[in-house]
Amino acid sequence: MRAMAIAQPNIALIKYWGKRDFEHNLPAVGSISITLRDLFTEMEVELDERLASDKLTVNGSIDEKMLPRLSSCIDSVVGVDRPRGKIVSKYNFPVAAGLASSASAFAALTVAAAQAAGKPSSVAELASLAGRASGSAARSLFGGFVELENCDNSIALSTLRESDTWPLVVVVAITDTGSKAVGSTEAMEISRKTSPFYTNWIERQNDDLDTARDAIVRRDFEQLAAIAEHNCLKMHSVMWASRPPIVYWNSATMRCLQTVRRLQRKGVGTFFTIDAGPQVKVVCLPEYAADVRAAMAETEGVVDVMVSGLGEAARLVDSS
Ligand code: 2P0
Repeated sequence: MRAMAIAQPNIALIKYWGKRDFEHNLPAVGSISITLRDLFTEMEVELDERLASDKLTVNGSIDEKMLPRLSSCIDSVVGVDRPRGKIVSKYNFPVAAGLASSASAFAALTVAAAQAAGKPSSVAELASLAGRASGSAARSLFGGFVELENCDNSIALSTLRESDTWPLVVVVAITDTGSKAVGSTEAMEISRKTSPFYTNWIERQNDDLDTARDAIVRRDFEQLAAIAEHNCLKMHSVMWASRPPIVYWNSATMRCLQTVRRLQRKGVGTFFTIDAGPQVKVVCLPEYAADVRAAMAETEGVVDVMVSGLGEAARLVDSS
């Protein structure tokens, strides 16, 4: 009754922001992401009839805050009458700081929980359950370039392109390692209810998905760069126009964008994207990775830089 899984976070190039069904956590829009290779979450789940309650440790410390969401995710995979579990998680990057830690956590958790319970499930089923826990987590069940499509009462996922057929590099410029003040779930609802740009955001998403999908299929970096930056800034415009405004950026976030523009003017194949946090993810062609890394590390206010290739889907690992 014990299993361990590993999953990588994913970075959306065409973003998910807003829910059409809060109760079932169904997204209002489709999204396209890249799964990272070098950032990871490991989740070990041990189900044990003798335990009175679930227990979670994160990087060696007991964590009560995340536990209810993880417990209900295990319930959804295994069933509510399950034995309680010991959940041991390990991250090699900052948690809840806009680096998609919930995506890798819930993707790994569903894979580990299904195995620990001896409940074989398809990847599509696990993705759907991970998505109920955290919308972006569904995408980490797949590797490479991943599309999440909205269906009637569900979601459908597919890999648009494997990572080794277009090995882009992501340089993550970390400008603040603290946890974000407003979580994505709450922030999305504030946007849905109050942003005057929200309806327009939803209506135009399919056009952005079409453009990005076409760029990925044809490996057209410039087209992907233009649509990803546009979609990112549009999502943040929805947030900024919300009441109260949702601003995840700090001054170093803006300086990172200026660094990317300077690199682009010099002909470097690169673009930025920013999620629900102040970190800037800079995507580049592999030949520019060293230059981009150096430029981001030198940018005032950047406290750390992580570099990652594109990676695989969530999977079981041998925990013995
Ligand atoms: C994304 N984000 O597509 C977007 C872009 C943040 C900005 O998905 O409420 O943790 O748990 O479904 O998946 C972050 O939100 O939200 C997110 P819930 P989630 O990656």
